[in-house]
Amino acid sequence: FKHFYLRKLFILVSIILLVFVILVLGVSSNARNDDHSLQVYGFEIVNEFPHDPGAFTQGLVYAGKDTFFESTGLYENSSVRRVAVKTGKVELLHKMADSYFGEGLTLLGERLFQVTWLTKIGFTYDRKNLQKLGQFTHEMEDGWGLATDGKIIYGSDGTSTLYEMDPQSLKVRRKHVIKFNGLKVRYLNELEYIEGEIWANVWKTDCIVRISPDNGKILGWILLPTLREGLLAAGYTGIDVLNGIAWDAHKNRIFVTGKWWPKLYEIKLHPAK
Ligand code: DDQ
Ligand code: CA
Repeated sequence: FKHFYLRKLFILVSIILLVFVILVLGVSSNARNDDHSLQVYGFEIVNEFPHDPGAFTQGLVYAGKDTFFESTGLYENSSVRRVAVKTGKVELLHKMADSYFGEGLTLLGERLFQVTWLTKIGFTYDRKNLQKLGQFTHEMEDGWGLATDGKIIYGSDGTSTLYEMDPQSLKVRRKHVIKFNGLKVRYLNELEYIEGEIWANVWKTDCIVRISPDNGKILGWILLPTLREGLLAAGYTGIDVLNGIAWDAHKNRIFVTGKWWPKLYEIKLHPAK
């Protein structure tokens, strides 16, 4: 009789323990995920360079040999240019037709790819002389950012979607909706592929979000408000938002600038304190 109740009690206690273990494991693994998505980075300025304050920067890409290619926006003023890193000097400039507003830019092989604001039309240019090679249409809702890993062209259109496109056809092959703690991260803008990650300027914020292109998960946030604040404090007026990330894969240098910014920065990240 006594034995019967002891056995029952033993089973009951076992079940309670099991439920408890499952709960604890579940909660702690959630906590681990949250910690991961909350990875926040600050930065140090390694170098600062002059940047054309008339450049409404919409696309920035490192081209080797201390040069950038840069796409600038605004109607009647849009361009694709080759710029010297150290001096900020515009070495070569292709002026776009007045009716186009230049946006994201990326370099794949010998060709530059550029998209334009409020259209689905993009252009390709010869990297040697910036002459227009062709025109394409894409399937994104709008043309904002472009980047490449050398095989895929990544694109953004101001929504929370990160697109993967075939470089030949510009057809969308895959897309990820980028979410932070379940909330969509809208206004993904200028992009860069950096060591297996996609970094995106989030329009009108001083933040860059680090995304895994494999699954669309957010790997971290880089907070850069002090760059814009520093320019304002130094008396520069009329500067617009942070925009433009470029990566020198060989020397592992990261560059950032902004629209109408008189400076371009080489930065190094550190985890925020
Ligand atoms: N975008 O770079 C966020 C995609 C678009 C920026 C648009 C800024 C508008 C400037 C004023 C336009 C005047 C017609
Ligand atoms: Ca870029």
